[in-house]
Amino acid sequence: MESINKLFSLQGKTALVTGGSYGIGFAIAKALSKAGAVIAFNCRSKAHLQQALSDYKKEGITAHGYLCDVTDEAAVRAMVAEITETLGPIDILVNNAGIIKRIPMCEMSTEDFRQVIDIDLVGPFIMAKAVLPGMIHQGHGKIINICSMMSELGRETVSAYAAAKGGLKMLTRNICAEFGSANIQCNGIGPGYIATPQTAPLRQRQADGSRHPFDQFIVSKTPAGRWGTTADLEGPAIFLASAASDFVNGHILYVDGGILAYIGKQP
Ligand code: NAP
Ligand code: GCO
Repeated sequence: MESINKLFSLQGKTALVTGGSYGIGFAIAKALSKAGAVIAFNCRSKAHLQQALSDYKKEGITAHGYLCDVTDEAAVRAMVAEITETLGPIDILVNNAGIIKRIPMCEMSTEDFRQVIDIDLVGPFIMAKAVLPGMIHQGHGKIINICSMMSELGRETVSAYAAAKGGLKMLTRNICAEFGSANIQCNGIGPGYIATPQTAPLRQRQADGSRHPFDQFIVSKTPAGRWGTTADLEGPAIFLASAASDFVNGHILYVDGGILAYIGKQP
């Protein structure tokens, strides 16, 4: 039994989870902490950071929070240097920080399109570039990119987000290709539809108290018959962050309740 636990243990590891102040990032950071990792996280808002530190403490976790926008390369490098100096080399990077803008494509400004690409795709590139030299020096590293159903599928109003998440899938594969020989594993997690602040508008009750049409649509499209919860992502994250996945590289693990495998019920 001891050897199985060892396979999934993160004792002695330092993990940096971007956007770890709430939602999926918070849940993944909590899971990695449960497996033994020291947790660092970042976000842009001081209020979110303060609240998160209190929330981690309630979970018995002494997390280390940093105000840092993943699109600000100088700030990212300074944050990684500070973490390395104070907590030790970063063993695990979870590129979780991300935004979405739901706007019909022809109504979307190029500025809005660029902002989503910048945070959801360029941000992970900047973060990976900042941690890779340390991982190469150490002779090991784990990078987990939080992709999406939209890494595989399009849908109306999310053109920028789908383009970014499709690109993030291929960035994942390229990091695998370029750094696999340095014993660095870079994989993706593709969550299905998860109940977080980001998807709250899609689950909002209607004025008449009925469920949002999109809520009903997603539940009907999911073989599991429900929205995912952030807890559904904890096990997959520990797997991809641990020695249990040392020969898994360039893979996108979809945690979607089966949506991608299902054509949908005949009306
Ligand atoms: P969320 O609830 O909106 O949380 C996003 C987190 O990222 C917040 O902590 C936010 O904090 C931080 N953040 C946003 N922009 C940032 C930036 N430029 N620099 C640093 N931190 C930033 O989102 P979520 O639902 O947890 O989703 C997390 C990730 O999973 C995203 O990449 C999302 O695309 C992906 N995903 C979500 C779902 C879903 O159904 N929820 C499904 C598939 C994939 P600040 O605002 O304080 O910076
Ligand atoms: C949307 C949703 C999705 C989820 C997720 C699905 O508007 O379609 O926000 O994009 O966030 O990415 O995997």
